[in-house]
Amino acid sequence: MSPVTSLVMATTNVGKIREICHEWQIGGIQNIGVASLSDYPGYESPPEDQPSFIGNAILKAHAAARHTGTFAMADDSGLCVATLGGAPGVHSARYAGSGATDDENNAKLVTELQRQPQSRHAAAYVCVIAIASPTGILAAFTGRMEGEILIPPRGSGGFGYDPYFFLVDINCTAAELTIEKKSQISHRGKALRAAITWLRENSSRLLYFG
Ligand code: ITT
Repeated sequence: MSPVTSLVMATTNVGKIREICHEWQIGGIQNIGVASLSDYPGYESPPEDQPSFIGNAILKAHAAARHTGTFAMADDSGLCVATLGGAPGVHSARYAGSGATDDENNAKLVTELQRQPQSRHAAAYVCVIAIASPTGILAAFTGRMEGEILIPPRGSGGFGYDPYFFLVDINCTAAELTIEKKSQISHRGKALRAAITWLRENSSRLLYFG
């Protein structure tokens, strides 16, 4: 039986990795080492075929924990736009098709919104962080950030849909925020802080049969 001493971040998205590492540096747990999927060659991400963020987060965390034989943490997240019935939602990474770039997904978002009669588009970013051991899922946490879609876009920071995601209260897009500020208020920052708090409280008592 082994306690948690290392945690694999089960994502290949460099924008997410940057934000997760930033949050871990601020609030992470000293006696848990963080590894990346690139430390475990041969890993193939499972198809993200679940209809919910939590379903896909669980799928990714469990697949990575099984492959690596250690604890894993996965992020499933996306943009939900009210006038598009919640799309792109769980399809955010592949909105313009499998392997689409951020620019292609953003272009598709603009095209879809230009078809709508409304000029304002309420939106939210949603994130679910799931933690798994090789034998099963342990916990999941969610975070949300509300905004609107801004066309034309602004800013060059962040990743994905950030230049189009306008934060009304602070009058800027997510791509105009520093990583520190985005982390404080974002869907991912909120879910990660909940996950880290849970790990801090429980990691010394968690065991798995490996
Ligand atoms: P992994 O599965 O390897 O983690 P992925 O990019 O496929 O990477 P998701 O299926 O969770 O991950 O899709 C997340 C997508 O949602 C991401 O590619 C962006 O298009 C969008 N997204 C999520 N969080 C975002 C953020 O903070 N800023 C901008 N776009 C974001």
